[in-house]
Amino acid sequence: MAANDIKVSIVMGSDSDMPVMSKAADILEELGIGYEMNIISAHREPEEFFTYAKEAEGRGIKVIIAGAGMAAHLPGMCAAIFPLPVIGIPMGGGALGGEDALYSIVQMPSGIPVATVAIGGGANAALLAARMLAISDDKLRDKLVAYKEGLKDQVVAKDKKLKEVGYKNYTK
Ligand code: RP5
Repeated sequence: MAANDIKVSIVMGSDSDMPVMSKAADILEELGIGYEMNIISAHREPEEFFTYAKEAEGRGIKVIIAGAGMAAHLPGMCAAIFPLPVIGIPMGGGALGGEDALYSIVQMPSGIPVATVAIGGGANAALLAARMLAISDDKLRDKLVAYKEGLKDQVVAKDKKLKEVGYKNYTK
């Protein structure tokens, strides 16, 4: 993928966030959206973080997907520096089960928005980024409509199976 095709930057505070952040990458790959992936900690390496957030727009990034756990300042600090949309993903686990990260990410002060998805919501973060990019990309819009149709087909197939085998045999 050429550097100028990279539209989404995925950033996470630690490699322990990878199981969730990889779900975002999987969706972007499925939709053919160019992305990059970074492990950058706003707390543990503030100068590197600042350089990343400051330079992202100049590198052609249109949306940042930022995931972090616990005192999750990474998405909010991205939004403080990067002027385009930031989508935050709170990580689950830890002593507070992810509620700490959820509140840290969603409770942004007025003026600096972060679009926050569910705890562990890697796939939805990528789909939201795709919908943002689809505002000015009709081909991507059509791919998103097809993706949604695919979801419907899955439910229809599950219902058909239920009718065929009955609930007692459904999971066997
Ligand atoms: C956050 O602290 C990271 O986003 C991660 O979710 C959490 C724990 O990091 P590690 O101790 O696993 O590196 O900054």
